[in-house]
Amino acid sequence: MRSLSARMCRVRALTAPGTMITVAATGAELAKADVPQLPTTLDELVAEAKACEAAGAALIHVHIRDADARPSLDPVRLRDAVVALREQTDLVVQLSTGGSVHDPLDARLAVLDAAPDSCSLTCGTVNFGDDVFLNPWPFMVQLYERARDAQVVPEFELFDLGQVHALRRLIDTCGLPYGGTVHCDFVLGVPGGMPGTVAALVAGVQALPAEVTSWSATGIGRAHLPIMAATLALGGHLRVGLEDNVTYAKGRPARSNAELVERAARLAVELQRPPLSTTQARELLAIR
Ligand code: KMH
Ligand code: ZN
Repeated sequence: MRSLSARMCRVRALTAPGTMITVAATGAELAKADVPQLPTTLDELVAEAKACEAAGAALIHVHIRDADARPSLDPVRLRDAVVALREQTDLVVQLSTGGSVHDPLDARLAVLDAAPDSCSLTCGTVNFGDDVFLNPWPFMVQLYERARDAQVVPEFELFDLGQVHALRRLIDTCGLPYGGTVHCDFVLGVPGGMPGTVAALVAGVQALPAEVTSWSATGIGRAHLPIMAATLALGGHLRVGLEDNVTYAKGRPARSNAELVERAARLAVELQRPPLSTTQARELLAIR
C-alpha cells in the first residue's frame, strides 16, 4: 500500500489547471413523460449540445432514444447522432457503451461502429437500483481492445472502489488505450455502487493507477453538488447533466442540461480552474 504522502502527491500531480466539463445529457433511465426537458430526439440532442458547448461543455456523453423516446442502441440512430453532433458542434463525442441495463453485450460492443471520438467503458458489474449493470471481465477486455483497434479513446467509468482496481488489471492485461492517455470518471451515488460522499471520492482518487492522466467525477441526485465542489477542490474534471441529476436546487427541477453546465462553468471559474475549450479537451484525452 502506498504511503499517505505518496497518495497525496498523486492527487496533486493529477490536479488540472483547467476544468473539462462533460455533459451527460439524456441517459437511459429517465422517462420523457417524467422529465419533458430531456433531449430524446436528434434535433433536441443537437440543440442541447450547442447550448451546452456555448455554456462551457467540451465533451458530450451520449445515449440515444428511439421514436418513442425509449433507450436505444440502434446503429443508424447512433451514427446519425455522431454525424450531426460533429457537423453542428465541436464537442468531443462520447457514445455510451453502457446503454441501459437491458441492452445485450453484443449491441453494446457494436456502438463502436458509429465511430465516436470516445466511448464509456465501465470497469465491472455493479448493482444498479433493483437491476444489475453487467460488465463481465471478458466484455471489458473485448471493448477495450475493439476501442483501441477503432482508435476510439475510452473513458473508464468507476461506479465502485473495486472498479478502480479492475482498471489496474485492465491496464496490466491490455496495455495503454489508443492515444496513450488514461481518463476515468467516478460516478458516485448509484444505489449499489459507492456512496456519493467526499470520503469515497478521495479514496477513489488516491487509489488510481499511476497511468491515469486525468479524472472527472459526477454525483447522482443529491450528491451532485457536494461531489462537484469536492472534485474542483481535488483538481478533477466535472461531469454534469440530466442523466445524473434532474434537480437544480431543492424543490426546483433543472430547466435544461445547459443550466447545469452554466453552473459548473461558473464554479470552475470562481475556483480558478476555468472550463477547457473543446480543443484543449481533445489534447487532454488524445482524441485523434
Ligand atoms: N445506463 C447505465 C446502466 C454508461 O453510459 O456507460 C449505464 C451508464 C454507463 O449510463
Ligand atoms: Zn451513461
